[in-house]
Amino acid sequence: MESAKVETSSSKRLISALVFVVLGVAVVGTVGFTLHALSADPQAPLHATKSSETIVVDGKTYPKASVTMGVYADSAQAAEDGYTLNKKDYVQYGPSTHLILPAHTYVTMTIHAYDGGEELNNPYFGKVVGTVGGTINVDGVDINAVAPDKVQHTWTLHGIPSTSQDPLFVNVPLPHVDEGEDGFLPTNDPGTHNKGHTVVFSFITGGAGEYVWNCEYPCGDGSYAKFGAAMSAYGYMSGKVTVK
Ligand SMILES: [Cu+2]
Repeated sequence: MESAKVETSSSKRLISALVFVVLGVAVVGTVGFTLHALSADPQAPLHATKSSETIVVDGKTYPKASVTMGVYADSAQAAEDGYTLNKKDYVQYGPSTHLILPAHTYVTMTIHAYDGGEELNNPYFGKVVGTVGGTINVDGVDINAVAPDKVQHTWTLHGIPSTSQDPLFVNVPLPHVDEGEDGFLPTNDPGTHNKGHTVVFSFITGGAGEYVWNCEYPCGDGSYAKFGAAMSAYGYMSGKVTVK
C-alpha cells in the first residue's frame, strides 16, 4: 500500500510537471511569435543605389553607393516629402527604417532633416564619429560636431555584440531647424525648399552583417524621460541596417 501511494503521487507530480512544461512552451511560443511580429519591417526596406563609380580611400579602391532619407517632426511633414508610411503622428524617419547596404562599399548617405530640437542628454552624440574624413556636410559646409543644444535628432549606427561580423559605428548629429513664435523659420537650404537642412556624409561598410541604428536625442513624449512614444516604438526613431 505504502509503495502504491508513492507511485500515485509521483505520477501526479509527473503530470503536473508535464502540464507546466506544456504551458511554459505555450507562453514562450506566444511571446516569441509576438516579438517576431514586432520585429518585422514596419516599412519596405530601403536599398542603397549602387553606382558604377569607384573611389580611393587610404590607398584602397571601393565601389560607391548612395541612400537618401528624411527626418520629420510629424506625419504631415513626411507627407510633404512624399512619405506616408507610419501610422502614428510621431517624429519619424522615412521612407523606411530598414536600410540595405552593399558590403565593402563607400556609402554616401543624405538626410533631409526638418525638425526642431531641444538639448541632448549626452553631449557625446553631438560629435561626428565614423564618417570618412570625420565630418558631415551640412547645407554645403563641412563640420565635425553640432552643439548639444542645436541637435534635432541623431542617426547612430552600431553593431550588436558579435565576434562574427565587422564592427560598424557611425554617429551623425543633425542640426535643428530654428523655431520662431509661429513655428519653424526658413533655412538657407534650397535642397529642402528652405524648410530643413541637407546633411551628407559617407562611411565604409565592412563584410555582411546585421546592425541597428537609432536616434540618441530624447525626442519621445514626456514618459520615460522623453524616451517614450516615438523613441520606444519601432519604425520611427530606430531601425535596422543589413549589410550584404
Ligand atoms: Cu529623434
